[in-house]
Amino acid sequence: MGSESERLMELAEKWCARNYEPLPVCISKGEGVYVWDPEGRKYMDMLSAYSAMSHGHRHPKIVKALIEQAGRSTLTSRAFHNDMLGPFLEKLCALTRFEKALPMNTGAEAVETALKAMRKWAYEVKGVPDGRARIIAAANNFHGRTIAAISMSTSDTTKKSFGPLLPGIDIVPFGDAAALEAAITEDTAGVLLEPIQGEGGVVVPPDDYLARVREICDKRSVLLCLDEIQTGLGRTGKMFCFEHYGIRPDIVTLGKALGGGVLPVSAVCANENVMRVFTHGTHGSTFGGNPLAAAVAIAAMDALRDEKMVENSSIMGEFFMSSLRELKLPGVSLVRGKGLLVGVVLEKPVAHDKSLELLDAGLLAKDARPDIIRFAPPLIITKDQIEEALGIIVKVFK
Ligand code: IF1
Repeated sequence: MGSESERLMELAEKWCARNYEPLPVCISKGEGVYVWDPEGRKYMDMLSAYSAMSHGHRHPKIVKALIEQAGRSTLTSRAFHNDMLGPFLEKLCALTRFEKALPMNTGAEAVETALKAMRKWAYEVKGVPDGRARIIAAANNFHGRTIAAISMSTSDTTKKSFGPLLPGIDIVPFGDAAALEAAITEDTAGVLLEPIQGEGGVVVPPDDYLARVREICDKRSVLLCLDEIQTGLGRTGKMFCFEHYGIRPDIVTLGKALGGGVLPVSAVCANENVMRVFTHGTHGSTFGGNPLAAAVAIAAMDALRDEKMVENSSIMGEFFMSSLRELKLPGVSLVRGKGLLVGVVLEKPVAHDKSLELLDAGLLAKDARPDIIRFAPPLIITKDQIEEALGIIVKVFK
């Protein structure tokens, strides 16, 4: 064979740490919902970089903002003000309806920031004795790869041999409000949840779960932090997934699509009662809030609104999921999700084989669990393109 794709994949395998096992495709160009390999083979991207590519590849307005900003200034550090940080955070706070935002880069850093906020709030506002603050997280969560995030993980692969891990974490089953209430003690600072579990296999909780959790947190003076790094910014058919449940968290973490598929941009948003725990010198990041990231994030938020991507996510998600159900594909036991975050549950643990077959047929998707394939296309996907994807899926499954 010896194709250019193979040469490049071998090169990466030779030099890269083995912390991933990518599907055998090498992407060298992208546009909208499509990507190409060096041989010119075209694929539909139905993973969208795990929801970071919600705007589609190389969204023209986001790329334009990137290039224009790169022509002016890219990085200042927070030792000085820059002219993009204020406009970025003003827009982000308007979008989330929170009073304050703290800019970071990756999702894992936003999660770290939220954990630090909850602990500091527990000591300085709630009055938890020093060193005793606890965080409640859900089984099968995914909040990133830092030591703090993996300390909350219940996956052996994720956490094994990385200890000693962080103390002060209580794990409860996802979707069970009574179990969560029972886990609260006077030392509990906060609850951290994904409103829909992504890596857990697109697990949608019972309809009343988050409203009950909200009530319990209020009653017991515990902060509710929702990790919307994957579900936020339109992925589930609402701007934020918590809107499906008629509640608001005390803290929300955002990332992935905030960077418009161009740069890592994350943030933690909360009201002043929580955010005031951060005072000079207590937290920071060299790159967090840099003008290039700020310009890109502004363009990403504007594009979401101007191009009605949230509405499209809702409509196309509904069409995609109902079509998948009506097709009654052999080997598929359940289709679940919200908006354009869709999990297809298989009768057998063959999700990896199926993703390879889909790849051969020209569609990129990835197994979330051995028996679950996740589809999360860009939110700009059209009805024709969903039909094209369905055609490929039918061919592979029938
Ligand atoms: C990988 C999963 C998705 C996240 C939530 C924080 C983070 C993530 C809810 C950390 C990251 C990723 C990372 C990516 C795979 C991907 C993923 F399968 F692992 F679970 F999307 F579903 N909170 N999710 O989903 O954000 O630090 O990576 O920016 O390859 O690890 P990050």
